[in-house]
Amino acid sequence: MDILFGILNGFVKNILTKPAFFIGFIVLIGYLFDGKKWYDALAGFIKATVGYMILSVGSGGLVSTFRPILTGLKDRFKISATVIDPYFGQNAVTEAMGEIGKSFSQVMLLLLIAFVINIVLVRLKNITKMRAVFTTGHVQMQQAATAFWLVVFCFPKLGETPILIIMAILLGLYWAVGSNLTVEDTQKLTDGAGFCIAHQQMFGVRLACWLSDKLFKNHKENSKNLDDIELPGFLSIFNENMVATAILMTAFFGVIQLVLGKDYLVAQEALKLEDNFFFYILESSFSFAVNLAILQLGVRTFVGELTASFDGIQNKLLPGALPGIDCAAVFGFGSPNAVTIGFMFGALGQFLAIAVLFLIKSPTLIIAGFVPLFFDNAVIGTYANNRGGFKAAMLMPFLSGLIQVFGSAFIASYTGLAHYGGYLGMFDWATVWPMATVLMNNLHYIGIAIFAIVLIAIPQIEYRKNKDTYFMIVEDYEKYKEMTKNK
Ligand code: ASC
Repeated sequence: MDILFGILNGFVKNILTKPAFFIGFIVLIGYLFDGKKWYDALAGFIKATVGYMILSVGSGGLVSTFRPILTGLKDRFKISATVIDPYFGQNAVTEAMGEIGKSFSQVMLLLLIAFVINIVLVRLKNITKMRAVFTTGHVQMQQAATAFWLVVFCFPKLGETPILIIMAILLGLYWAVGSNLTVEDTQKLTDGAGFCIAHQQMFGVRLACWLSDKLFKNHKENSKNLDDIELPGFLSIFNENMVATAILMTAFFGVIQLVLGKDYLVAQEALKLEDNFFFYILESSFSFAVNLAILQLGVRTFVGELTASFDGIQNKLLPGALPGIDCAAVFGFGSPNAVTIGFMFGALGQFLAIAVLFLIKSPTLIIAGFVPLFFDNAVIGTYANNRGGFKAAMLMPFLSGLIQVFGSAFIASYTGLAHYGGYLGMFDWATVWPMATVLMNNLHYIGIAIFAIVLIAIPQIEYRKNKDTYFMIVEDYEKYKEMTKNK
């Protein structure tokens, strides 16, 4: 028994919560099932794991450079506000839990149960219509912390085991249904790269694609994608994505750094007193383009292996399934300019919403956090540009920015998390989960049942809309394209 427990614990700690290894092992197993030589399978494992680690270096570099710049505003001006960012959200939950004498020690067990439920649901795809396996353990841990607080808020008297059961059902379903929801849109964006998104804005992506299709249906004839726009004269330097990113980020973060002031940044040990402030600003802002390039290299390194190997898993283990992976993987596809534009317009939306909160003297103020600002909105911008052209790439992240702030301000005050200075803040956690929380808080167990039933119904509805191609888009994308060409 102890040995079995040890193995399971090791599996969760070293693989389930480490997406790079999770993806690596999926590739390894896929190749082995496909009958590849062991050394080819090993090479695939290494390329996939290293590629994913490269992606994490890029996204980690972005987060560690730009998160403190944004949150510095709160410190510098001593604003008492809630930072919307997964890191701050997790800290706030930990502190809040400590104060009421509760803690959730069973995250690892939760992830294990969720993984098993996810596999079973996909295995039963003929009934459940679910096609995606969630592999992004690090965001699952952040979400488990936040969901714990939301559930405890609605059911303060419950013990740890019933809470574990409620969370396993609701989070397990959210992970399976949410990632499934991004299958079509991601296959279309990546021309059948064979993955979908398992992250924190899955409903946001679907909503943005749906709205882009509705509003800009004929964009291919009437309006352009970001890549088709050729700017004249001096503006032509913006045609080069790396230049555009560096200039826009210098303008954006440079202003914030100037507002923070050199003295403050020196006190934070971001730079030394004798360093030149101007070149410090240039260096940190340009590192945006650097990290983005690293991230895209990572995507290119692992996605090819994942696509090639997943056939083995599909044929032998999980027919009709796709791996759900980190949202940053879409930055390797679509227009690179959509990443920057998505970020900028998301920021516009967030800042506008923050100004509104300020003007209406909202009891909860919000400080923009880097992760929702960038990862949600750049991802939404990338999908939206692909579906509705540049107008969609501006509008959708802008709307998302507004929603992230208003939704988070609402739920952080409603559940009292605002007192602890942080909330997760990603799109789905500013929309889907607040709605579920209000339901559960008012209707208790009936609320849980309604949320679960709605989630279960979503893939059923999707399936009924496109019965003939629903599984084809996963199993054989070329054939799917043939079948839908004349539609
Ligand atoms: C998150 C989170 C990150 C990023 C990363 C994007 O939600 O916590 O570190 O997004 O997963 O690549």
